[in-house]
Amino acid sequence: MTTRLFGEPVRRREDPRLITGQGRYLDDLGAGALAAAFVRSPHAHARILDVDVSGALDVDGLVAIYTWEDLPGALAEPLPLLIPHPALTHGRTAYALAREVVRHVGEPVVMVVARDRYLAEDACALIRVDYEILKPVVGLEEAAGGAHLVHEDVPGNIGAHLVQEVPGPGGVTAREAVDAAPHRLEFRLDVERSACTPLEGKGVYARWDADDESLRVYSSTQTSTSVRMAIAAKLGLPLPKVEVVAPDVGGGFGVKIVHPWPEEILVPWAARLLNREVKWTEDRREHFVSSSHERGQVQHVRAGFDDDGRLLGLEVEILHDHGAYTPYGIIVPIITSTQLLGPYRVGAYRVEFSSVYTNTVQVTPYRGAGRPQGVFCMERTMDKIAAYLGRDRTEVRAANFIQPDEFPYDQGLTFQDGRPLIYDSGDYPEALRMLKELIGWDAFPEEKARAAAEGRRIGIGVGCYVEGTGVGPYEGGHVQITSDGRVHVSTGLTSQGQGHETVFAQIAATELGVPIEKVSVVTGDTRRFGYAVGTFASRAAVMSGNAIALACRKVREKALRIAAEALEADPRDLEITDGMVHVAGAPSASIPLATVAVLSNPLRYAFDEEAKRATQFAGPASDDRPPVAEGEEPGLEGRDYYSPVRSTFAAGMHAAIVETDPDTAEIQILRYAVVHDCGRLINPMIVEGQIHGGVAQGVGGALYEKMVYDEHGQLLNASFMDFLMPYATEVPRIETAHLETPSPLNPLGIKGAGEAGVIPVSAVVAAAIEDAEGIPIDRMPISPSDLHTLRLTR
Ligand code: MCN
Repeated sequence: MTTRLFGEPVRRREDPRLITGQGRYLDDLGAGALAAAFVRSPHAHARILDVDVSGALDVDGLVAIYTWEDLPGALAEPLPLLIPHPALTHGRTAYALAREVVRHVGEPVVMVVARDRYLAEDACALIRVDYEILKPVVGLEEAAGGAHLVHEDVPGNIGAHLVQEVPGPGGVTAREAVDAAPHRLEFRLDVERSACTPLEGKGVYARWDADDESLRVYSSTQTSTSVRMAIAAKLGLPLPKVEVVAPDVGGGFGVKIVHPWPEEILVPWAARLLNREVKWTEDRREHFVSSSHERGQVQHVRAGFDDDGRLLGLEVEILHDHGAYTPYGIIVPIITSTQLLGPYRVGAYRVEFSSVYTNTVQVTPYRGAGRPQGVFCMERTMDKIAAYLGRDRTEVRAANFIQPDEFPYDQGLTFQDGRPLIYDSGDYPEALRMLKELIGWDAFPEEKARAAAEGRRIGIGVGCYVEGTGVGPYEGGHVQITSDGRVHVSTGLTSQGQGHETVFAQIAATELGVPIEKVSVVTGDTRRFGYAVGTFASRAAVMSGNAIALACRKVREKALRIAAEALEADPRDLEITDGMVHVAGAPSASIPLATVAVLSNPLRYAFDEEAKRATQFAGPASDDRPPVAEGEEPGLEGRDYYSPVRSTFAAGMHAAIVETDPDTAEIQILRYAVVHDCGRLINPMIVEGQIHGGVAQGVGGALYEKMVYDEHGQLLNASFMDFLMPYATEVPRIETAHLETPSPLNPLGIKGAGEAGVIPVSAVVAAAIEDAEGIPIDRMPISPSDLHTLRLTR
């Protein structure tokens, strides 16, 4: 057995379970539970006049029907606004069940509980809701016009408006800098709505224990601790009487961080009321019309630059489509506004956004969270500057890069966590050099000419980004070594497929000097760890990774203290290798961690003596000291938390070569290359997997995915028959190279990686298509028919 080390490509230990059907997802649980189903609004905007349930009452197997009027106390109040912000002057959240007005198709109006889902759906179909249809507000510019209102008390449909401005040298404003620049460009960019679409939708299953007056809830969530707090608060239960467990989760990508979803409080409430197990699993159409969307934004850009393409001033104005409600605040447009700057030093910068309500599904973060739009904006700007000046696109980027000796680099803005946007480390020129080599940038013009001679159109594109990862406020880790020598690690945040079971075990095995096979990891189970924030913002590796490392260090210290006494050695002379504590350089003087665990837990006064005899140690004879020394706790375990001063900034650069068909306008990605820097790598294979998954989602956003709403606010493509996601056949092979600039902000030197892959893909693919076609590409996604239309209007 070898000790697996931090940084090795350890195979994902969760995969054999997950890929052989042994995973336990939400719907695998609660086979005998009652089923919940929902009557949802068929209208985008309407007043509820009457709910008539009489038609459903005869359904055999019906157990209960609930409307907003039935909800008691806090359950009847609006859902929480999770991240308030002073600029969000008109934040609005929905009710768990609609009260008086519905504001998007899919909003839940009635909950039905029945013996099984079929019966519950039958009953839903027999419930009559009378609506007075109101004028739906659809489309960003129409909404911003404010002729019709989504919320009667929100003038102009503007939920939030925020300006951030960083003056240039000498205090010059962005407007002045752009106006005074030798060259200026002004243009508009559009990004369509998309959605996370995890293959497993949301789901919740609740069991009430009437004797203990406690609830056990399983939820397909990205934050079990926050769901727990929400349930306790909404149901008026003491926190210790609520347990929330995230079982295996089949993808989240952001949508499952929202909490509580209406169903997450309604199902436990019904379980308690009925004293029966109740379960709800979302179906695909429900997911499309009642979960969250993202990305929809219109961006106006004014850029001023010099002869070398250096940006002297940049003004960006963003219209952000927030859908009907703002449960997650204005995180998405804040991230766009701040992360837009990427690896560049911009002379003077002004960004302004308006967050606009529409009668469509609410917007909350989707993997990348506002960055794909921001990077699209900045990287299109770089390409337009290069085209205007007739310069190489990578040269223009390099002219604007923050240099390696300029870190920490303060961008002068306030980031999503309310902390200053200060980049901690990076090497952007080196990343670009590596990328150009990987994709063969310098040789491409020849390749393009050869292709052109054969009647083929190919083009190359490049895109860079910087990503704030590992945002606070904190995460914790608990580590326990038991008397069988096993190491039990737990952390409160959840997993949706990122491989945490493997990487956290790698960290613990490395820190403790034990074989990885001895380490087990539990995430997202409030019974094991009750304090956590959740999995989002590419934060698990930085936050829980460091917390677990710190907890391991505590446990290691304790193990060495106990072992030193048994071995009559100085703890400073001890090491742990393969689960054995030994004197450095003298492996024969050793004691297994299992025995140290026994010694740490003196169950009987004589037990430590017995343990010593059994393991042939001549420790000190019993003396008159207490069995548990003062200041010590029984057991070989420890807990610690990690709370960073601010985020750490990962970075990367992508390049793609595409081919467009001169006749059919089909777009094919021929090659895709990634250089990625997430600080020290815990597991390069997992990071590559994360990047590949991200790029796959990015390809969807660049070429296929959009939510098509008609003027009535009906989502026309709310199924996988109509909403195009890329298959494996549409995702190119991805060539990846890693650069490691450690973060100075955390003990392990790591930065996040989970969202990175998706961030620049639209910008890169747009640039490559533009290069192949010679037509400006200013909106994403772009389909063959879009490209055909652009060709006609050229
Ligand atoms: N990692 C590493 N070395 C680093 C950084 C990360 O080995 N220097 C590893 C981590 O240990 C972890 C993985 O890479 O196993 C991603 O780490 P991190 O960047 O910390 O991201 P999180 O674990 O916090 O995951 C969240 C992130 C986000 S925000 C979305 S959205 C997302 C994503 O990860 N959703 C996913 N990746 C996903 N992958 C799957 N399969 N399913 C989702 O829903």
